[in-house]
Amino acid sequence: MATYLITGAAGFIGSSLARAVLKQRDQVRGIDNFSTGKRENIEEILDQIDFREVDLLDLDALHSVCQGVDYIFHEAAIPSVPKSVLDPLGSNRANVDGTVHLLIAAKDAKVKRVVYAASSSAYGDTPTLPKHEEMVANPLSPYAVAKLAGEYYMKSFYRCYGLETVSLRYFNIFGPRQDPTSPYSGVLAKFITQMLKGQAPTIFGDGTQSRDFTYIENVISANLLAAKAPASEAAGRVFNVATGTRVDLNETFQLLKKLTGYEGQVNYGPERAGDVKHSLADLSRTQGHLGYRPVVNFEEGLRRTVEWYREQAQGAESCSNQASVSRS
Ligand code: UD2
Repeated sequence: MATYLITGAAGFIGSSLARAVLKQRDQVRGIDNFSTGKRENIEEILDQIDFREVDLLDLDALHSVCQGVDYIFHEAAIPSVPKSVLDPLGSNRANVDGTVHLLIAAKDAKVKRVVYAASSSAYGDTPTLPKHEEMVANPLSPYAVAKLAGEYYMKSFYRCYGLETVSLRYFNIFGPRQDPTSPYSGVLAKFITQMLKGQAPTIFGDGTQSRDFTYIENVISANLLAAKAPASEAAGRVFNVATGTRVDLNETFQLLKKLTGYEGQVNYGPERAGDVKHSLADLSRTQGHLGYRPVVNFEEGLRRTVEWYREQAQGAESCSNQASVSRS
């Protein structure tokens, strides 16, 4: 039985990975500082994992957390383009300094491999589509720069210290447990919850910007493959994780109308600073080296995600009805 350390274990992606590792009957150690993660995401699995509230900037704590760990899934981050534009120092501290701290602790503890949550934002506004890993990076926002710096540190720790590292460039991940409540939340989580409540979502710009939106199960699959792929195929490398299809925001809004039953309009607002116009992944390297294939396509992922948020909303409503009945 292997031990997996998941950073950001109380976050959307980390908590989903924790469930997947438990399902394959390996051990999970999880850390989170709850800056964006939520205890409720891991509540039902807390008794099955070794969870510790630890900040990535605490090197002593990381040294102890990494003892006895075989693999690390490094998901902890402040994941937002607009937040990084407002607070580049905060983004750098969490996303770069935090990553270097973790790498040092992983190297000292002789961890077998670190799999890192990199970002498609590294490609920035390069006009070429689809984006392939050999392209020169062109990060736009401070967030994109920070995530790319993390990739370079991954490579550097492999080359300088022999610590096996793999960087997975996630393309706009969505699915159950993604937080819809922050102004910095991913667009699909926001739009779905707004439309289920009958509220009009706002598209920043004209809605022709496109994304390779990727359902969470694809990310889980890519991480599990990346942890176990032979070093000759994976170590020190960068891989796209996506579906290899893209959809623009206007089309997405129309699809969501059907899935949510929302009948109102969409608002249009100013374009967001640091925003990338189009994003689409070439998956040939990930397929060739890791054996990755998308397991759930965009529309099916969207359907499952809408259902999940609908159930959450219904659960919350029935709780508040019960509370008002017991008060009266
Ligand atoms: C970037 C990365 C993504 C991931 C993410 C973490 C790219 C192409 N993608 O996602 O891989 O690292 O950062 O946060 O760089 N939007 C609206 N209305 C809203 C909210 C967003 O129109 O209420 C637009 C936004 O302007 C953008 C698109 O929706 O054009 C997607 O925005 P997002 O914040 O969901 O993700 P993005 O693309 O910044």
